[in-house]
Amino acid sequence: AGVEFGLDAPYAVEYHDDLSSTNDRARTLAAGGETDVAVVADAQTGGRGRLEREWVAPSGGVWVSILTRPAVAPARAPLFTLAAAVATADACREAGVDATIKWPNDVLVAGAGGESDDHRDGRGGRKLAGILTEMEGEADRVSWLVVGVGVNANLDPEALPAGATSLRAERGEAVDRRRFLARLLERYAELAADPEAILPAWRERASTLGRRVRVETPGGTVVGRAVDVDSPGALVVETDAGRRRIHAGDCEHLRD
Ligand code: BT5
Repeated sequence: AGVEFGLDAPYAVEYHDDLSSTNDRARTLAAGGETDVAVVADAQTGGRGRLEREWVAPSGGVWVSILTRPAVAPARAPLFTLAAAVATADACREAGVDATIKWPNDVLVAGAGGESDDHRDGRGGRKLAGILTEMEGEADRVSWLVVGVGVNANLDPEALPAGATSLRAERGEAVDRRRFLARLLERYAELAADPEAILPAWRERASTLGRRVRVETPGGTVVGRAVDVDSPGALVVETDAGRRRIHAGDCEHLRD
């Protein structure tokens, strides 16, 4: 078990110097019947992205997984990914870095270059943070939900994959990770307690809406204009063949 983090937070915070993955630790806690815990690690050796991709997570980031048992149907669980993206973007903005959200789970630097995924023409569009949501549900109810958030806080972009950046690199000085985490957890708890507020907040911070996008989905590639996100968190894309609702996938912003 980790040591107490001494943080005034809406969750019990379990801190570790090193973990394989905070999501894995949170899942273990879930299996043990616990809830309302935030697992935090200074470094992860086996950080995971979606689809078993690797998440690079050396010491200096904010790597956290929040375990809750929200009283919602499993189909509503993607909303909590959006809530975590809003909370993360807001915490980044409060730390002085203008951040936007790319559907479904990326928090990017706003601004020139952020207009597309082409990182060569500006700092915008670089990835500051990602979210990995995992859950187990019964027919009509989530039994546990783990929302893992990885934020490149005080990291050297050289140590990160191409297209990634850190809060420190963007603002020119280190962030107070403890304060950043406290804000993120507070904001997430606020949104989780008021699910109706999640979509409006997400729409305001999203850079995906209105953009031409290419989305790689399990069922194939969809190209069109992203027009909205609907209640379970699906992206609504206007294509030549009509409207499509996309529940999962990798989204790329295209130039108009
Ligand atoms: C994500 O996946 O963006 C979800 C990342 C979630 C990480 C958190 S950290 C706390 C918790 N514990 C875990 O084990 N995971 C969660 P995805 O959209 O699939 O993006 C993964 C891709 O992002 C990789 O294939 C790399 O290209 C890139 N990547 C890897 N590490 C990165 C980093 N630190 N910063 C930016 N991009 C990175």
